[in-house]
Amino acid sequence: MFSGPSNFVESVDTAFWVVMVISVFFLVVITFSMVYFVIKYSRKKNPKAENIHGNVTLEVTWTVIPTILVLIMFWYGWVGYKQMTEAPEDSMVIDVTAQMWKWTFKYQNGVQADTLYVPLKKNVRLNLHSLDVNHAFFVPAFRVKKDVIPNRNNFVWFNISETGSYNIMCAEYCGLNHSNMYSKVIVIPEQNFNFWLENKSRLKSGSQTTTVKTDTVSN
Ligand SMILES: [Cu+2]
Repeated sequence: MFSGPSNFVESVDTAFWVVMVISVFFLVVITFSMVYFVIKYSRKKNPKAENIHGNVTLEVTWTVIPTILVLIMFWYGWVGYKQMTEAPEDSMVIDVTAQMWKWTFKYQNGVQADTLYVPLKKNVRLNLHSLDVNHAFFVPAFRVKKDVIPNRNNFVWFNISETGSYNIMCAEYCGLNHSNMYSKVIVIPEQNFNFWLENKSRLKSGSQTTTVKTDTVSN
């Protein structure tokens, strides 16, 4: 029913709309009955107050129906949430470090970047760390959002089915330049990704060699 680039779009959007439709329905019903009763039982029409001693049928109804509705909302939320807490074993792991005010993405081969590149249609697990204060890793298009807290190992995972560039933001106000934590996640086919990663890695070792050479010259 819902389409989007991430494997979580369907569960998150379904939960959102279930809660939304139920809420709007009750907003309308409660507002209209409130106005109706204000008019019907106004002091002008009913000058003498009357005592009512409860109504069992009504009380059972307004306990049972909301309980069922709340359980339905819980169920949709729980199913999606559970899926998010279980990263598949074969996930590619990337270390994400948040600090005031930037993200650093570190790959298994030691490559570091400030823009996140991920392969298309692959399970990707991001291990989230913070160097200083509380941050939150948020990619709205992926329906992924998690607090990044010092001394605590949180993670998110996802599998993206459409190439493209998507926004990353910090969703926890973390100081003066909080808005500098806007970044991008770029989803590219696996072949291109591997090529990028290898190139980056080669560049990295290349620059190290240069540093060594310069050191030798200056000595
Ligand atoms: Cu932040």
